[in-house]
Amino acid sequence: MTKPVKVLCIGGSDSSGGAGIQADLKAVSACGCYGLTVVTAVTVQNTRGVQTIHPVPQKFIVAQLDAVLTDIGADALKTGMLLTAGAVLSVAGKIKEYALKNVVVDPVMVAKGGHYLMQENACKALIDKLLPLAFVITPNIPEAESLCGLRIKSLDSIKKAAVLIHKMGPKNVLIKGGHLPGGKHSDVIDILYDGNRYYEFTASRIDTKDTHGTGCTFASLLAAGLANGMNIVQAAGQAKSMVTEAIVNSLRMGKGHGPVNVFGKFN
Ligand code: PXL
Repeated sequence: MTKPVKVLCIGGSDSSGGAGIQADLKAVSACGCYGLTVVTAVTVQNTRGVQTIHPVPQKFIVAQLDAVLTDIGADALKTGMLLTAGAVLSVAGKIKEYALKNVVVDPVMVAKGGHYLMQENACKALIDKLLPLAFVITPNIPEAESLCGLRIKSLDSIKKAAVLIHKMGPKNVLIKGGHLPGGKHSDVIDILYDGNRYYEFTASRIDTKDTHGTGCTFASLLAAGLANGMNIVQAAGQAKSMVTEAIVNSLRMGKGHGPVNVFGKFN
């Protein structure tokens, strides 16, 4: 009999299967973990973007959390799309109530096409209530800018932003460098700050538009690594190399941005 390592993924459904909880399940499965899901919203989307969003009522979010946490539990938890302040507050409350560990917060704010995935008062709730409970937060550069108000144009300003965001309460801050301007052959450098020192994770930039689900996949790989007993530096290193492979193996489908693929070549 096998006792699985469990990762709870809280976020939105993506009908195109590339991002959101669909990406989360694939990523945690690729790490040998079992994925649980709490759905916060249903998005109508394809590779060309999000068309519309149907929020799940707060009491249903709470009921899903209670259903899985009273019965199954989780070795790590990853949050993605939390559309409303109610969703943020419910998740924060349950993290405390169930004393959940290895909390990975991916502060999803805007989809690639520009559709908002978080309401303004939800962003404030995230800063006030969820960030202090996070083991690690994984903003990309626009999200980091929005969180700390700093314009980020260089590795140096990423490091300054990481310090500012660390003051908001998360144990670790991991800022992803993919949005920094760079040529086709530049490196993509992610910076981890643990309140004490910086760690850099570097990979070559991959020249493709098929990067849908990159952020969700990365944060879920990170959560699975932590659930599997890795420390933050090991988990960040594994997540970086696995997400880079997933971009190398991304799938060309649809007329917009195709999804990343954590499972390597499909036969
Ligand atoms: O990549 C952020 C994201 C998260 N969650 C859902 C999404 C997206 C982007 O489109 O649709 C459900």
